Formats: sequence, structure tokens, C-alpha cells
Amino acid sequence: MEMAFRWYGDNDPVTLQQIRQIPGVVGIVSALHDVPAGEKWSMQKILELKNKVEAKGFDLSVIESVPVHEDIKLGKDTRDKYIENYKTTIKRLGEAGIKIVCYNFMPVFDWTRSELEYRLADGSTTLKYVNSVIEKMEPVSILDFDLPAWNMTYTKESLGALLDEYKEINEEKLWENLRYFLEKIIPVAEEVGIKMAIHPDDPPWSIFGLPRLITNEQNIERFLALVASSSNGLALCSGSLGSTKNNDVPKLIRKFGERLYFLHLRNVKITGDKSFEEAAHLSSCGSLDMVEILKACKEVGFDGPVRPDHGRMIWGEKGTPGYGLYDRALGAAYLNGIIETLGKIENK
Ligand code: DNO
Repeated sequence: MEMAFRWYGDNDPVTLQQIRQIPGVVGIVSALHDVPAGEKWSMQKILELKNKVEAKGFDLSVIESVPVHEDIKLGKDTRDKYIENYKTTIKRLGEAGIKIVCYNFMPVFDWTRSELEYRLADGSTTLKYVNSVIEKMEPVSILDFDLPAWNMTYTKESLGALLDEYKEINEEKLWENLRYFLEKIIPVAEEVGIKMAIHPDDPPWSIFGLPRLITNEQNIERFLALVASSSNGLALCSGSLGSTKNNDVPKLIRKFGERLYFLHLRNVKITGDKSFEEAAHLSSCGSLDMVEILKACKEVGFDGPVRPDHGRMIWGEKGTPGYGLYDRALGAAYLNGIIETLGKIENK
């Protein structure tokens, strides 16, 4: 397995130099965050990012994400233009030597939380999701939150209009639109040797009445069958799928191991029905057994990139929610400890 770390580019308060000092981190996960969804990525900018990362001794292991334009998810007539642009981007990424591209197909909202600075007993702060709070929220008020990876170019009006368009889209229509997208994109990915890795929906249930698809074993199975190609795979996120007891993460890894290209490993503490807090990575801090998860990865022969995921804010750090340096660095070191141990036990 290749330990990687997400870096948001030059505007990230965490620097590549700092990441370099975390033992065992060899890869960087990044993207062109300033290119709006739907636009082509220029070769020049792709190579600039790659060179910057490689100059610090890292591999640019994964592009996370190439965002999917909402018109594609809505199945509008304009989607073909955006799909053509997406194809161009994938082609260029392949030509630049990128092997894995992560993306998601969540309508409007990427990962969602009801609180970004929930204080834990030890004084650290963490991200939290309580469904009853979300249910009482006006979806447009989400704009007051500053979550990385979200499209923050919406105004309350444009977001409201977009949400209105989704009133026509039920789960089946969204599946159809996902199939249409994949049938066009996957052949291009195959041609240039890229594995497309879809990120599960976070949280893995419908929010604000919007359909969500990549939520459980049955739906993942349906997703993989939409286009039966080795370029159509998964980015398994333990914290997203593991935020409900209905998903057994090690079981999912064992079942879908062959089409698993990228792992986000973090722990999560389930606090009630559709409610959770993000815990430190250590198994005893949350509801997931991280050793069992890594054992499952080993069993299926997973040797791709893995990254620690959302961290708490500790030691007074002020940073991007979920993406500070310290707690994610502890996560990387802890995960590497498990990986090393499992490797040595096996060789005895
Ligand atoms: C959150 C991330 C997601 C992820 C996208 C992939 O921390 O895991 O924003 O990058 O859903 O497209």
C-alpha cells in the first residue's frame, strides 16, 4: 500500500514540506481546485501540479477530484458538452501519467456535516453530523459552512434554482444519468490507462430530499455492473460507508476488492440513528475496527494508494475543516503502524 496525503495546492495552509516530514508518506492526492466543474483542465496546469509534487520527492498518486458538472447529474441537454470536456481532462491526465482519478456523483452537495467545530472532552474539535439538525436546516443555509471540495460559487438564489431542478430527479433517473456518464467516460479512461474511482456518498443516505446512490453493498454492486470494466471502480471511504451500522466495511472490502483503487481510511463514532462524530483514527476512539479493515485490504491484495482522512483540530491548529496537518499526520503514522505489523506477522 502506498501512504498518501491530500494536499489542496498552493492555497493549502499545510505545505508539501510539512507533509514530507510525516514518516512513510510517499504520495500526494490533489487536484486543480481553481478550475470550475465542467471545464477542461489544461495540460500545462496538470504538469505544473505534477512537477511541483514530484520536486518534493512525492508521487502524484491520485487526482481527487475531477468534479462532475451538475447538468450531467441532472441529465440536461447540455450534458454532452460537459462530458466531452471531462473526456478531454481524463485523456490529458492519462497522458501526464496519472493512474487514478477520484470523483463523486452526489447531487449538489459533497460531504455534509451539521457542525464543524464540535468540542470533544479532550478539548479538540471535530466534525459532526446529526440528522435531526440537518432535517431542520434550509438547504441554502449550508452556504454559511465552509467545507473544502464544495462548489462555493453558488449564491442563495442559484443554489435554490438548482435544487428546484432536482425536484424532477428521483433515484432511478440519477442511476440512468450515471450510466450515461460512465458509458462515455470509461472507454476513454481505459484507453489512457486510468482507473476511475467513485467516492461513496457522505453521509450514505439522502439529504435534503436529494437522491444518493453510492451508499451500501447492493448499490455498489449495481454501480460496478453499470459498466463492467476494470477502469470503473471504487474509492472506498471507511468513514463515509462506516457511518451507519448497516454497512460492514471489512466485508465490503473483501467483496469488492478487485475493483478497489483508492482508500480513504478514517474512524467515525456512530452516536445514534444517522448521526456520528468524526473520531481520531485509532480503533478504540470510534466505531470502526481499523486493524480488521486493513487486514481485509491485505487479504484482497490491495496495493494502491491509501490516505488518512478528516482529522480533528488538535494542539490549537486552525485550518481547513477536516484537513489540518496534525491529526491527519497522527492518522498516517497509526495506519502505517498497522500496515507494517500486518506485513511482519504474515512473513513470520
Ligand atoms: C471529503 C472528501 C470528498 C471527496 C469527494 C470525491 O473529505 O472525501 O470531498 O473528495 O467526494 O469526489
